[in-house]
Amino acid sequence: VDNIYVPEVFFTNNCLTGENVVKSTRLLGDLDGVFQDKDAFEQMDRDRIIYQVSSFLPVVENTPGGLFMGITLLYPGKVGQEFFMTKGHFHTNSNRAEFYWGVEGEGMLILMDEQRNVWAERMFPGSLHYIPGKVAHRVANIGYQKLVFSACWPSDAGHDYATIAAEGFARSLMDVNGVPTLL
Ligand code: PAN
Ligand code: ZN
Repeated sequence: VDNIYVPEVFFTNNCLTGENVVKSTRLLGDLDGVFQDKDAFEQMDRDRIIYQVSSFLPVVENTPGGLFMGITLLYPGKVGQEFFMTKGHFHTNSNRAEFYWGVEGEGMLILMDEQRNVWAERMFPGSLHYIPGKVAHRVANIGYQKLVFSACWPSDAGHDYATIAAEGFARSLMDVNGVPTLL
C-alpha cells in the first residue's frame, strides 16, 4: 500500500531518511478476535484497510534513551456497533510511557491499567494525551472522517500485543444510539 498518509512536516525534518521510516498496514483480517460482534466481523471484507502507521525510528530498537515517533491514520467505520480501532498494547518494558496527540478527526483513546480499569479520553486536532507506563492503549475512530494522531515513545519500550490478544480490554467502545459509550 503506497498511499499512506505522511504529513509534509516529516519530510522537512532532516533527521528522517527513507531508511528509518517504517510503514505498516493493518487490514480487518489482522484484527480477528478484536471486535465483539463476531457475526458482523465475518460478513465484512477481511482485506479492508483499517489503519496505517508510519513510524520514524532514528535509533535502533531497544536503544536506551532514544525516542520513536509515529503517525497513525485510522479509517472510520464499525464492526456491528463497535468503532474501528487499533489493536492496542502494553509496552514490553512495562513502565515506559508515551505521548499521543490528535492531528485530524475525532477519536477516543481507550486506556486500561494492570488491574483492568478502563477509561477513555476524547481525541481531536490538538488534543494531547500522556499515557503512563503500565497502561494499555488503543484508539477508536468515532467520527465519519479519517482520524490521524501522532505518538512519541521511548525506543526501548517495545510492544506487547500478546496480553491484549489473549485478554482483551475490559470494556468496548460502542455506538449506543449515536453516543460513543464504554460498555
Ligand atoms: C503507536 C501504535 C499505533 C498502532 O504508535 O503502535 O497507533 O496501534 P497498535 O500498535 O496498537 O496496533 C504506539 O502506541 N506506539 O507505542
Ligand atoms: Zn504504545
